[in-house]
Amino acid sequence: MENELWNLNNPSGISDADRRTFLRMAALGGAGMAALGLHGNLSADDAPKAAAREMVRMQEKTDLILVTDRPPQLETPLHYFRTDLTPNDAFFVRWHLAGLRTNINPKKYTLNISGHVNTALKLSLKQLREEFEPVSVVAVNQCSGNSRGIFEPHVPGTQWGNGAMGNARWTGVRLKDVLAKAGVKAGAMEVSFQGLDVAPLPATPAFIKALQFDRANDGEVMIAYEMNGADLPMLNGYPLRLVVPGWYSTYWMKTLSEITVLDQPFKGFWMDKAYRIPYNKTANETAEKLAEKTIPIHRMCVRSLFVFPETNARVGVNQSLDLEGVAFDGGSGIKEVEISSDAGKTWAKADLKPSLGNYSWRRWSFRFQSATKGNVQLLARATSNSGETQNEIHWNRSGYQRGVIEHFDAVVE
Ligand SMILES: Nc1nc2c(c(=O)[nH]1)N[C@H]1C(S)=C(S)[C@@H](COP(=O)(O)O)O[C@H]1N2
Ligand SMILES: [Mo]
Repeated sequence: MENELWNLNNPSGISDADRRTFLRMAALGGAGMAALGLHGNLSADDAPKAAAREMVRMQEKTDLILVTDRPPQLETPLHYFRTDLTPNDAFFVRWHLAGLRTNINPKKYTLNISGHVNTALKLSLKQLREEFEPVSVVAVNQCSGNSRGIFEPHVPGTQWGNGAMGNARWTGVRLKDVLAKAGVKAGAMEVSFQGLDVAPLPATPAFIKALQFDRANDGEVMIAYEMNGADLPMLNGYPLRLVVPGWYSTYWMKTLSEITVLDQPFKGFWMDKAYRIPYNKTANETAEKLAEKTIPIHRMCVRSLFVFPETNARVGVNQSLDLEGVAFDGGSGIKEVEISSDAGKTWAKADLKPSLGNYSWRRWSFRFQSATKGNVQLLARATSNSGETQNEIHWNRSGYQRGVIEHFDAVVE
């Protein structure tokens, strides 16, 4: 059945031999998380405790951290970030609506372009591959709420650790070329995007996102049909997804099927109410003094993360502890990463690995040694080519765009 929806109790008729269908997870060890409400509003008490998070294996995926099972939200364990590209089967998964498509017929699939255009188009996957120039980019796909679970003070919402992100090589066609084929009329203001997933309750607004026309048409925004040289996994949006390099992945629409050119500003819950950040230079506010004005989240802020080993690492006096991490920003590229072991009084440069492009993350490494025993806290601070750097305080009510300087605990013994 083409329109069969995600159904926890009735996975019958779905064959795991056919890659176009989607099998729900293999046996869950214990009860899954309760169904998520709109916009992932888990209460603090429902939040998965970091230490007790279950692993789960869903179709086309390896064992990932189960954050919620309906809709599927899976987090990537940190050790997968020790390579430049995150493997498709380890890539994190996030959906808002429980009504996921479980069957896709690639021969019948169409991408529809309509609205303020001269000719509405219905493009097949074959046409996309054959009639447009293929392009590739290595880019970080990071959820706006990545690391929300470690915000201080705590904020409600999906309690992600640091693994709601990944870096992949995306291949597809330029959105600009597809828009040109449809012929955009004068006065286009925005472009909206919708996938095939639906809300189980009619009261839940459809997941539709919009970009300003100039961003949509900048030649960088891409309709991707491949991820790391293979078809997208079903859970990552097979057969097509939008790629908006440098921007948070809320815009990276999966199972992309509707592109609509608008001659007026888009109105809709997921732009007007959700995914908004304080309107100031660092998107910062305090719980005591919330920002009065908010705007849609967009470009990623600079950040640097410790990846390996895990925090609370032990090392002998005068022995080496080799630390690894990743750093990225919204597209200017990483200029340097510095490490401090004295609460930020002095900083030493980490070694940066070669760059795969400004939208990719850059891996870094740092050899830590100490001549004295005791607990040491290390800090990592990245600076982008555009001069943006990180601070000790960075907070907002929704737990979006974490960019605070991260800490790592070492025990010298
Ligand atoms: N169709 C559709 N696309 C979507 C979403 C969704 O709920 N439905 N969620 C967005 C959000 S918020 C994120 S973080 C990314 C997650 O991408 P991934 O699951 O491939 O890692 O998908 C984006 N695209
Ligand atoms: Mo997200």
